[in-house]
Amino acid sequence: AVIDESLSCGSTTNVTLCAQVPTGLRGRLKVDFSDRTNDSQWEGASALSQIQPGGWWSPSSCTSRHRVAIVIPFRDRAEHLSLLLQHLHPILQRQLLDYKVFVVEQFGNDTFNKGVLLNAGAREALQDSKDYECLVFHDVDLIPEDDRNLYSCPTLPRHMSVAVDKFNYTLPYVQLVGGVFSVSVRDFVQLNGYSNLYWGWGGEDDDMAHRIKHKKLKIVRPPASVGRYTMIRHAHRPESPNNIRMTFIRMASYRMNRDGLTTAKYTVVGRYALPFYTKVVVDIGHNH
Ligand code: NGS
Repeated sequence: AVIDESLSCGSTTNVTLCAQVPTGLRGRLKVDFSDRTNDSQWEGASALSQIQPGGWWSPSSCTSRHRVAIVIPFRDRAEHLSLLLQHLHPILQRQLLDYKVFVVEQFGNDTFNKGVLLNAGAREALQDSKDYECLVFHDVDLIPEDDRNLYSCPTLPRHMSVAVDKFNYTLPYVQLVGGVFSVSVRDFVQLNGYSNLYWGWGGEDDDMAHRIKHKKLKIVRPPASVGRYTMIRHAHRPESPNNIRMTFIRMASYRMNRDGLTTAKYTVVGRYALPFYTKVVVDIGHNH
């Protein structure tokens, strides 16, 4: 017999699907650079107070249409992370998403590798009991400026950070999928995730664009009027660029089945259910 889980959970479970287009959206938002995470008078305080330990939330009045894992690669950007989360959580809740935030932190001080961190974050999210349908890979320094930019699960890979203030709110080039990028789990598995070879700044996202093209998927985008972000200015030393990245990018589609989600090497050093997010610290080794 088919058991309807939503009914077997008892009377508290609401089976009505949430509205396709959420009604409580506000549109263009002000980016607030002061830390509001402990400010109970702030208008977003009630959204923050509803987050479950480990950084998840789902609507209580309806069943969300989208189960979304947000994956944020991270090291040494604590102020950026709290600014991002204070903006993002209220938006995701207004969008009526069933979501959880995973912050994947690279352990140690060796060269950063965003591709490995994103693959590790995806694998951690996929092990979660919630059975996420899509992943949003989110740079820690990009603050959304408009809640009509939906973090819902896309049918095609969706590049969301179309218009960033740093680039005068225009897309620098059409293959760009860096910044904020949303993809269904089905497509991400088919693409074999990100390459693990890009140690240092740049290129892993352009490699992803090649994978998408090779699998004949299309990149979709929201209009530039809503896909708007403020990039937080870096007070820290930037990651140094990877000098051989152009060579790797040229070979992207040849390598994709052997280098990606399935072959990412890392060990989990710690997993912490913090008030606003789940932190997964991973040791990814170093570039040899
Ligand atoms: C390109 C990089 C991308 C990067 C993009 C935007 O040049 O990885 O700039 O960077 N590609 C290569 O280096 C091959 S941004 O200014 O937003 O940090 O995402």
